[in-house]
Amino acid sequence: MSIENATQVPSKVSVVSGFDITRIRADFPILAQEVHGKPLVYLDNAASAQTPQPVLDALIKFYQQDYSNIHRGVHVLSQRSTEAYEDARLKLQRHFNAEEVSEIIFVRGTTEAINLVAQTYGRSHIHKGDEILISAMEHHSNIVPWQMLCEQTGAVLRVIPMDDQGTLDMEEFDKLLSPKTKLVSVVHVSNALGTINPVKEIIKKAHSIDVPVLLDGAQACPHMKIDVQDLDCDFYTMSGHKLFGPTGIGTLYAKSKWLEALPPYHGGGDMIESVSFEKSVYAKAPHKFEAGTPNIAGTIGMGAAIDYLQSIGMEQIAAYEAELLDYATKALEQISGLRLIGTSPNKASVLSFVLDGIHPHDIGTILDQKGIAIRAGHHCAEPVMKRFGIPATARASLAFYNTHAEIDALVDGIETTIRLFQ
Ligand code: C6P
Repeated sequence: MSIENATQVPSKVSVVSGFDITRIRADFPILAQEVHGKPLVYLDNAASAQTPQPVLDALIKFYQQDYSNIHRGVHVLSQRSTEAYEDARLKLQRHFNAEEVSEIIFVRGTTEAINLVAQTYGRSHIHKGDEILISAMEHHSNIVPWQMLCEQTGAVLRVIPMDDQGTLDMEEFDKLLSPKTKLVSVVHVSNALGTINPVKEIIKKAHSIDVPVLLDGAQACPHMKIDVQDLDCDFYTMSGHKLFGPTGIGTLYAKSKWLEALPPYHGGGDMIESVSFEKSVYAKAPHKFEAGTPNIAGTIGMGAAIDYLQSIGMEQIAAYEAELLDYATKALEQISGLRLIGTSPNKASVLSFVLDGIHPHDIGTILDQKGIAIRAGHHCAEPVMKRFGIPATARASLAFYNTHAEIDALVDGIETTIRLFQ
Protein backbone atom coordinates (compact mmCIF):
# COMPACT_ATOMS: atom_id res chain seq x y z
CA MET A 1 0.00 0.00 0.00
CA SER A 2 1.38 3.41 -0.89
CA ILE A 3 0.18 6.88 -1.67
CA GLU A 4 2.88 8.50 -3.74
CA ASN A 5 3.11 12.28 -4.06
CA ALA A 6 -0.56 12.57 -3.14
CA THR A 7 -0.44 16.35 -2.89
CA GLN A 8 1.30 16.86 -6.24
CA VAL A 9 -1.09 14.78 -8.33
CA PRO A 10 -3.58 17.08 -10.10
CA SER A 11 -6.73 14.95 -10.01
CA LYS A 12 -8.89 12.28 -11.52
CA VAL A 13 -6.56 9.27 -11.25
CA SER A 14 -5.89 7.53 -7.97
CA VAL A 15 -2.30 7.08 -6.91
CA VAL A 16 -3.09 4.28 -4.46
CA SER A 17 -1.10 1.42 -5.91
CA GLY A 18 -2.97 -1.72 -6.90
CA PHE A 19 -6.40 -0.14 -6.52
CA ASP A 20 -8.26 -0.98 -9.73
CA ILE A 21 -11.32 1.27 -9.60
CA THR A 22 -12.64 0.11 -13.00
CA ARG A 23 -12.65 -3.52 -11.88
CA ILE A 24 -14.22 -2.60 -8.55
CA ARG A 25 -17.03 -0.61 -10.17
CA ALA A 26 -17.80 -3.56 -12.44
CA ASP A 27 -18.68 -5.52 -9.28
CA PHE A 28 -21.55 -3.09 -8.55
CA PRO A 29 -24.09 -3.46 -11.38
CA ILE A 30 -26.39 -0.80 -9.92
CA LEU A 31 -23.77 1.89 -10.56
CA ALA A 32 -23.87 1.41 -14.34
CA GLN A 33 -27.22 3.09 -14.87
CA GLU A 34 -28.54 6.49 -15.85
CA VAL A 35 -30.82 8.59 -13.66
CA HIS A 36 -32.70 11.45 -15.37
CA GLY A 37 -30.63 10.69 -18.47
CA LYS A 38 -27.30 11.21 -16.63
CA PRO A 39 -24.84 8.61 -15.34
CA LEU A 40 -25.71 7.77 -11.72
CA VAL A 41 -23.29 9.31 -9.22
CA TYR A 42 -24.09 7.56 -5.94
CA LEU A 43 -22.89 9.67 -2.99
CA ASP A 44 -25.35 8.50 -0.32
CA ASN A 45 -23.23 5.69 1.03
CA ALA A 46 -23.54 6.70 4.68
CA ALA A 47 -27.28 6.01 4.44
CA SER A 48 -26.90 2.65 2.69
CA ALA A 49 -23.99 1.42 0.59
CA GLN A 50 -24.50 -0.53 -2.64
CA THR A 51 -24.27 -4.31 -2.92
CA PRO A 52 -21.57 -6.03 -4.98
CA GLN A 53 -22.36 -8.95 -7.29
CA PRO A 54 -20.74 -11.61 -5.03
CA VAL A 55 -23.20 -10.66 -2.26
CA LEU A 56 -26.14 -10.83 -4.69
CA ASP A 57 -24.82 -14.21 -5.89
CA ALA A 58 -24.59 -15.52 -2.32
CA LEU A 59 -28.20 -14.48 -1.63
CA ILE A 60 -29.47 -16.10 -4.83
CA LYS A 61 -27.50 -19.30 -4.16
CA PHE A 62 -28.90 -19.48 -0.63
CA TYR A 63 -32.51 -19.13 -1.81
CA GLN A 64 -32.02 -21.36 -4.86
CA GLN A 65 -30.14 -24.21 -3.19
CA ASP A 66 -29.98 -24.13 0.61
CA TYR A 67 -32.93 -22.19 2.00
CA SER A 68 -34.41 -23.58 5.21
CA ASN A 69 -34.74 -22.66 8.89
CA ILE A 70 -31.66 -23.14 11.08
CA HIS A 71 -30.59 -24.87 14.31
CA ARG A 72 -33.64 -27.15 14.39
CA GLY A 73 -33.77 -29.41 11.34
CA VAL A 74 -32.15 -32.78 10.89
CA HIS A 75 -32.59 -32.58 7.12
CA VAL A 76 -29.86 -31.55 4.70
CA LEU A 77 -31.19 -28.11 3.77
CA SER A 78 -31.49 -27.09 7.41
CA GLN A 79 -27.99 -28.33 8.08
CA ARG A 80 -26.60 -26.42 5.09
CA SER A 81 -28.42 -23.26 6.14
CA THR A 82 -27.17 -23.62 9.72
CA GLU A 83 -23.62 -24.11 8.48
CA ALA A 84 -23.79 -21.04 6.22
CA TYR A 85 -25.29 -18.94 9.04
CA GLU A 86 -22.66 -19.98 11.59
CA ASP A 87 -19.93 -19.64 8.97
CA ALA A 88 -20.96 -15.98 8.58
CA ARG A 89 -20.45 -15.56 12.34
CA LEU A 90 -16.89 -16.87 11.94
CA LYS A 91 -16.27 -14.39 9.12
CA LEU A 92 -17.46 -11.52 11.31
CA GLN A 93 -15.32 -12.74 14.20
CA ARG A 94 -12.19 -12.80 12.04
CA HIS A 95 -12.98 -9.50 10.33
CA PHE A 96 -13.35 -7.64 13.64
CA ASN A 97 -10.73 -9.80 15.38
CA ALA A 98 -13.05 -10.81 18.22
CA GLU A 99 -11.41 -13.26 20.59
CA GLU A 100 -14.30 -15.73 20.49
CA VAL A 101 -16.92 -16.48 17.86
CA SER A 102 -19.65 -16.41 20.53
CA GLU A 103 -18.92 -12.69 21.00
CA ILE A 104 -20.68 -11.97 17.69
CA ILE A 105 -24.45 -11.50 18.13
CA PHE A 106 -26.62 -11.08 15.04
CA VAL A 107 -29.15 -8.26 15.32
CA ARG A 108 -31.15 -6.12 12.88
CA GLY A 109 -28.51 -3.41 12.82
CA THR A 110 -26.83 -0.75 14.93
CA THR A 111 -30.12 0.53 16.32
CA GLU A 112 -31.12 -2.86 17.67
CA ALA A 113 -27.60 -3.53 18.96
CA ILE A 114 -27.61 -0.35 21.07
CA ASN A 115 -31.14 -1.05 22.35
CA LEU A 116 -30.00 -4.55 23.29
CA VAL A 117 -27.14 -3.19 25.39
CA ALA A 118 -29.40 -0.53 26.96
CA GLN A 119 -32.01 -3.09 27.97
CA THR A 120 -29.60 -5.82 29.14
CA TYR A 121 -26.45 -4.14 30.48
CA GLY A 122 -28.40 -0.96 31.25
CA ARG A 123 -31.32 -2.55 33.10
CA SER A 124 -29.00 -4.77 35.15
CA HIS A 125 -26.09 -2.38 35.87
CA ILE A 126 -27.41 1.19 35.73
CA HIS A 127 -29.47 2.63 38.57
CA LYS A 128 -30.97 5.86 39.84
CA GLY A 129 -28.40 8.68 39.90
CA ASP A 130 -25.86 6.78 37.75
CA GLU A 131 -24.58 8.54 34.64
CA ILE A 132 -24.31 7.49 31.00
CA LEU A 133 -21.85 9.49 28.92
CA ILE A 134 -22.51 10.06 25.22
CA SER A 135 -21.15 12.69 22.83
CA ALA A 136 -22.65 15.77 21.18
CA MET A 137 -22.39 14.14 17.74
CA GLU A 138 -24.48 11.01 18.31
CA HIS A 139 -27.00 9.59 15.86
CA HIS A 140 -30.49 9.37 17.41
CA SER A 141 -29.98 5.63 17.87
CA ASN A 142 -27.22 6.35 20.41
CA ILE A 143 -29.36 8.93 22.24
CA VAL A 144 -32.95 7.68 22.42
CA PRO A 145 -32.27 4.17 23.87
CA TRP A 146 -30.32 5.82 26.72
CA GLN A 147 -33.08 8.38 27.31
CA MET A 148 -35.55 5.50 27.53
CA LEU A 149 -33.25 3.75 30.00
CA CYS A 150 -32.92 6.95 32.05
CA GLU A 151 -36.73 7.17 32.22
CA GLN A 152 -36.89 3.55 33.36
CA THR A 153 -34.10 3.75 35.96
CA GLY A 154 -33.67 7.38 37.02
CA ALA A 155 -30.15 7.47 35.56
CA VAL A 156 -28.81 10.69 34.01
CA LEU A 157 -27.51 11.30 30.47
CA ARG A 158 -24.37 13.46 30.15
CA VAL A 159 -23.00 14.82 26.89
CA ILE A 160 -19.35 15.40 25.87
CA PRO A 161 -19.32 18.68 23.90
CA MET A 162 -17.50 19.36 20.62
CA ASP A 163 -15.83 22.40 19.09
CA ASP A 164 -16.75 24.31 15.92
CA GLN A 165 -14.80 21.87 13.74
CA GLY A 166 -16.73 18.92 15.11
CA THR A 167 -13.89 17.61 17.28
CA LEU A 168 -14.73 16.22 20.71
CA ASP A 169 -13.62 18.27 23.70
CA MET A 170 -11.47 15.75 25.53
CA GLU A 171 -10.82 18.09 28.46
CA GLU A 172 -14.56 18.15 29.07
CA PHE A 173 -14.63 14.37 28.71
CA ASP A 174 -12.03 14.12 31.48
CA LYS A 175 -14.22 16.30 33.70
CA LEU A 176 -17.44 14.41 32.92
CA LEU A 177 -15.96 10.95 33.47
CA SER A 178 -16.48 10.20 37.16
CA PRO A 179 -17.28 7.40 39.62
CA LYS A 180 -20.95 8.09 38.78
CA THR A 181 -20.36 7.08 35.14
CA LYS A 182 -21.60 3.56 34.45
CA LEU A 183 -21.18 3.51 30.66
CA VAL A 184 -19.55 5.59 27.93
CA SER A 185 -21.34 5.18 24.58
CA VAL A 186 -19.83 7.13 21.69
CA VAL A 187 -19.89 7.12 17.93
CA HIS A 188 -16.64 5.94 16.29
CA VAL A 189 -17.22 8.01 13.11
CA SER A 190 -19.94 10.68 12.96
CA ASN A 191 -22.51 10.21 10.19
CA ALA A 192 -23.27 13.94 10.06
CA LEU A 193 -19.73 15.35 10.31
CA GLY A 194 -17.33 12.56 9.37
CA THR A 195 -15.27 13.09 12.54
CA ILE A 196 -13.22 10.07 13.61
CA ASN A 197 -13.27 10.16 17.40
CA PRO A 198 -10.23 9.33 19.57
CA VAL A 199 -11.90 6.15 20.75
CA LYS A 200 -8.78 4.37 22.01
CA GLU A 201 -8.04 7.27 24.33
CA ILE A 202 -11.68 7.34 25.49
CA ILE A 203 -11.63 3.60 26.20
CA LYS A 204 -8.31 3.76 28.05
CA LYS A 205 -9.51 6.57 30.29
CA ALA A 206 -12.91 4.96 30.94
CA HIS A 207 -11.32 1.60 31.74
CA SER A 208 -8.92 3.24 34.18
CA ILE A 209 -11.96 3.71 36.43
CA ASP A 210 -13.65 0.44 35.35
CA VAL A 211 -16.27 2.02 33.11
CA PRO A 212 -17.22 -0.05 30.04
CA VAL A 213 -17.40 1.55 26.59
CA LEU A 214 -19.79 0.99 23.68
CA LEU A 215 -18.72 2.19 20.22
CA ASP A 216 -21.32 2.91 17.55
CA GLY A 217 -19.37 1.64 14.56
CA ALA A 218 -22.07 2.06 11.90
CA GLN A 219 -20.03 4.62 9.95
CA ALA A 220 -16.55 3.45 10.87
CA CYS A 221 -16.48 -0.14 9.70
CA PRO A 222 -17.12 0.58 5.97
CA HIS A 223 -14.00 2.76 5.89
CA MET A 224 -11.31 1.26 8.12
CA LYS A 225 -10.01 -1.90 9.68
CA ILE A 226 -11.67 -2.53 13.04
CA ASP A 227 -9.86 -4.63 15.62
CA VAL A 228 -12.04 -4.91 18.72
CA GLN A 229 -9.26 -6.48 20.79
CA ASP A 230 -6.86 -3.70 19.91
CA LEU A 231 -9.55 -1.08 20.66
CA ASP A 232 -10.40 -2.98 23.85
CA CYS A 233 -14.03 -1.80 23.59
CA ASP A 234 -16.70 -3.66 25.55
CA PHE A 235 -19.38 -3.38 22.87
CA TYR A 236 -19.12 -2.58 19.14
CA THR A 237 -22.14 -2.15 16.88
CA MET A 238 -22.53 -2.17 13.09
CA SER A 239 -25.13 -2.44 10.30
CA GLY A 240 -24.79 -4.77 7.31
CA HIS A 241 -26.40 -2.34 4.85
CA LYS A 242 -23.64 0.22 5.41
CA LEU A 243 -21.03 -2.48 4.88
CA PHE A 244 -22.14 -3.45 1.35
CA GLY A 245 -24.45 -6.17 2.67
CA PRO A 246 -28.24 -6.50 2.99
CA THR A 247 -30.58 -4.42 5.16
CA GLY A 248 -32.13 -5.75 8.37
CA ILE A 249 -28.94 -7.40 9.58
CA GLY A 250 -26.06 -6.23 11.72
CA THR A 251 -23.78 -7.25 14.52
CA LEU A 252 -23.28 -6.54 18.17
CA TYR A 253 -19.80 -7.48 19.34
CA ALA A 254 -19.62 -7.83 23.12
CA LYS A 255 -16.79 -9.09 25.31
CA SER A 256 -17.68 -12.57 26.53
CA LYS A 257 -17.51 -11.49 30.18
CA TRP A 258 -20.54 -9.28 29.52
CA LEU A 259 -22.45 -11.82 27.49
CA GLU A 260 -22.15 -14.36 30.29
CA ALA A 261 -23.29 -11.85 32.91
CA LEU A 262 -26.14 -10.15 31.05
CA PRO A 263 -29.79 -11.26 31.01
CA PRO A 264 -31.39 -12.07 27.63
CA TYR A 265 -32.95 -9.29 25.55
CA HIS A 266 -35.89 -11.07 23.86
CA GLY A 267 -37.49 -14.33 24.94
CA GLY A 268 -38.63 -17.05 22.54
CA GLY A 269 -37.42 -19.99 20.50
CA ASP A 270 -33.76 -20.76 19.85
CA MET A 271 -32.51 -18.81 22.89
CA ILE A 272 -33.24 -21.54 25.47
CA GLU A 273 -31.70 -24.72 26.80
CA SER A 274 -35.03 -25.98 28.19
CA VAL A 275 -38.52 -24.63 28.88
CA SER A 276 -41.21 -25.68 31.32
CA PHE A 277 -44.14 -23.71 32.71
CA GLU A 278 -42.22 -23.35 35.96
CA LYS A 279 -38.87 -22.20 34.58
CA SER A 280 -36.82 -21.69 31.44
CA VAL A 281 -33.07 -22.22 31.24
CA TYR A 282 -31.37 -19.94 28.75
CA ALA A 283 -28.85 -21.05 26.14
CA LYS A 284 -25.31 -19.68 26.22
CA ALA A 285 -24.22 -16.71 24.09
CA PRO A 286 -24.59 -16.00 21.25
CA HIS A 287 -27.91 -17.91 21.07
CA LYS A 288 -29.15 -16.42 24.36
CA PHE A 289 -29.43 -13.09 22.52
CA GLU A 290 -30.91 -14.38 19.23
CA ALA A 291 -34.52 -15.30 19.98
CA GLY A 292 -36.75 -16.45 17.11
CA THR A 293 -35.94 -17.15 13.48
CA PRO A 294 -33.21 -14.68 12.53
CA ASN A 295 -32.49 -12.95 9.22
CA ILE A 296 -30.72 -16.02 7.84
CA ALA A 297 -30.28 -14.77 4.27
CA GLY A 298 -29.18 -11.34 5.48
CA THR A 299 -26.54 -12.91 7.72
CA ILE A 300 -25.18 -15.01 4.86
CA GLY A 301 -25.19 -11.93 2.61
CA MET A 302 -23.31 -9.95 5.26
CA GLY A 303 -20.74 -12.76 5.46
CA ALA A 304 -20.32 -12.57 1.68
CA ALA A 305 -19.81 -8.79 1.96
CA ILE A 306 -17.03 -9.42 4.48
CA ASP A 307 -15.37 -11.86 2.05
CA TYR A 308 -15.64 -9.24 -0.68
CA LEU A 309 -14.10 -6.47 1.45
CA GLN A 310 -11.27 -8.76 2.51
CA SER A 311 -10.52 -9.56 -1.13
CA ILE A 312 -9.87 -5.83 -1.66
CA GLY A 313 -8.31 -5.13 1.75
CA MET A 314 -9.49 -2.58 4.33
CA GLU A 315 -6.10 -0.80 4.25
CA GLN A 316 -6.41 -0.34 0.47
CA ILE A 317 -9.94 0.97 0.91
CA ALA A 318 -8.91 3.39 3.67
CA ALA A 319 -5.98 4.74 1.65
CA TYR A 320 -8.08 5.23 -1.51
CA GLU A 321 -10.87 6.95 0.42
CA ALA A 322 -8.43 9.23 2.26
CA GLU A 323 -7.13 10.41 -1.08
CA LEU A 324 -10.66 10.87 -2.49
CA LEU A 325 -11.83 12.75 0.61
CA ASP A 326 -8.83 15.06 0.40
CA TYR A 327 -9.55 15.75 -3.27
CA ALA A 328 -13.26 16.37 -2.59
CA THR A 329 -12.61 18.58 0.45
CA LYS A 330 -10.18 20.79 -1.49
CA ALA A 331 -12.63 21.04 -4.41
CA LEU A 332 -15.61 21.97 -2.21
CA GLU A 333 -13.54 24.51 -0.26
CA GLN A 334 -13.02 26.41 -3.55
CA ILE A 335 -16.76 26.99 -4.02
CA SER A 336 -17.75 30.45 -2.86
CA GLY A 337 -20.79 30.46 -0.56
CA LEU A 338 -20.26 26.83 0.48
CA ARG A 339 -19.58 26.05 4.15
CA LEU A 340 -18.38 22.62 5.15
CA ILE A 341 -19.97 21.37 8.39
CA GLY A 342 -17.47 19.06 10.04
CA THR A 343 -13.85 20.06 9.47
CA SER A 344 -12.11 18.00 12.11
CA PRO A 345 -8.52 17.11 11.11
CA ASN A 346 -9.32 13.43 11.58
CA LYS A 347 -12.19 12.57 9.21
CA ALA A 348 -13.69 9.72 7.21
CA SER A 349 -15.68 9.89 3.98
CA VAL A 350 -18.43 12.40 4.80
CA LEU A 351 -18.83 15.89 3.28
CA SER A 352 -21.67 17.76 4.96
CA PHE A 353 -22.22 21.29 3.68
CA VAL A 354 -24.58 24.23 3.44
CA LEU A 355 -24.88 26.88 0.72
CA ASP A 356 -25.72 30.51 1.44
CA GLY A 357 -29.44 31.09 0.95
CA ILE A 358 -30.25 27.65 -0.51
CA HIS A 359 -32.06 24.98 1.51
CA PRO A 360 -30.29 21.58 1.56
CA HIS A 361 -33.45 19.90 0.23
CA ASP A 362 -33.28 22.14 -2.85
CA ILE A 363 -29.61 21.21 -3.29
CA GLY A 364 -30.52 17.51 -3.08
CA THR A 365 -33.37 17.88 -5.56
CA ILE A 366 -31.31 19.78 -8.13
CA LEU A 367 -28.39 17.34 -7.83
CA ASP A 368 -30.81 14.44 -8.29
CA GLN A 369 -31.84 15.96 -11.64
CA LYS A 370 -28.18 15.62 -12.61
CA GLY A 371 -28.11 11.96 -11.56
CA ILE A 372 -26.26 12.72 -8.30
CA ALA A 373 -27.63 11.02 -5.17
CA ILE A 374 -26.82 12.77 -1.88
CA ARG A 375 -28.78 13.02 1.38
CA ALA A 376 -30.30 16.26 2.65
CA GLY A 377 -31.72 16.70 6.13
CA HIS A 378 -30.67 16.34 9.75
CA HIS A 379 -29.30 12.82 9.18
CA CYS A 380 -30.98 11.55 12.37
CA ALA A 381 -28.55 13.76 14.30
CA GLU A 382 -30.73 16.74 15.25
CA PRO A 383 -28.49 17.82 18.18
CA VAL A 384 -25.59 18.16 15.71
CA MET A 385 -27.66 20.52 13.56
CA LYS A 386 -28.60 22.54 16.65
CA ARG A 387 -24.94 22.74 17.71
CA PHE A 388 -24.04 24.29 14.33
CA GLY A 389 -27.14 26.53 14.28
CA ILE A 390 -28.57 25.08 11.07
CA PRO A 391 -31.73 23.09 10.29
CA ALA A 392 -30.08 20.62 7.94
CA THR A 393 -27.10 19.93 5.69
CA ALA A 394 -26.54 18.48 2.24
CA ARG A 395 -24.35 15.42 2.69
CA ALA A 396 -22.20 13.65 0.12
CA SER A 397 -20.80 10.44 1.56
CA LEU A 398 -18.15 8.40 -0.21
CA ALA A 399 -17.40 4.73 -0.70
CA PHE A 400 -14.41 3.02 -2.27
CA TYR A 401 -16.22 2.69 -5.63
CA ASN A 402 -16.57 6.46 -6.04
CA THR A 403 -14.20 8.26 -8.40
CA HIS A 404 -12.47 11.59 -8.77
CA ALA A 405 -14.64 12.22 -11.86
CA GLU A 406 -17.74 11.79 -9.69
CA ILE A 407 -16.39 14.44 -7.32
CA ASP A 408 -15.96 16.73 -10.33
CA ALA A 409 -19.61 16.03 -11.27
CA LEU A 410 -20.67 16.93 -7.70
CA VAL A 411 -18.75 20.21 -7.84
CA ASP A 412 -20.29 21.00 -11.22
CA GLY A 413 -23.77 20.20 -9.83
CA ILE A 414 -23.26 22.46 -6.81
CA GLU A 415 -22.07 25.31 -9.04
CA THR A 416 -25.15 24.89 -11.24
CA THR A 417 -27.35 24.98 -8.12
CA ILE A 418 -25.74 28.23 -6.98
CA ARG A 419 -26.23 29.79 -10.44
CA LEU A 420 -29.92 28.78 -10.46
CA PHE A 421 -30.49 30.68 -7.22
CA GLN A 422 -28.63 33.86 -8.25
N1 C6P B 1 -27.30 6.44 9.68
C1 C6P B 1 -27.45 7.91 7.77
O1 C6P B 1 -27.91 8.25 6.68
P1 C6P B 1 -29.35 1.48 11.43
O2 C6P B 1 -30.48 2.32 10.90
O3 C6P B 1 -29.72 0.78 12.70
O4 C6P B 1 -28.75 0.58 10.41
O5 C6P B 1 -28.17 2.52 11.78
C2 C6P B 1 -28.40 3.57 12.66
C3 C6P B 1 -27.19 4.42 12.76
C4 C6P B 1 -26.48 4.44 13.95
N2 C6P B 1 -25.36 5.15 14.09
C5 C6P B 1 -24.86 5.88 13.08
C6 C6P B 1 -23.59 6.64 13.28
C7 C6P B 1 -25.53 5.93 11.86
O6 C6P B 1 -25.03 6.65 10.87
C8 C6P B 1 -26.73 5.20 11.70
C9 C6P B 1 -27.51 5.26 10.41
C10 C6P B 1 -27.91 6.60 8.37
O7 C6P B 1 -26.59 8.57 8.34
C11 C6P B 1 -29.40 6.49 8.37
S1 C6P B 1 -30.16 7.67 9.43
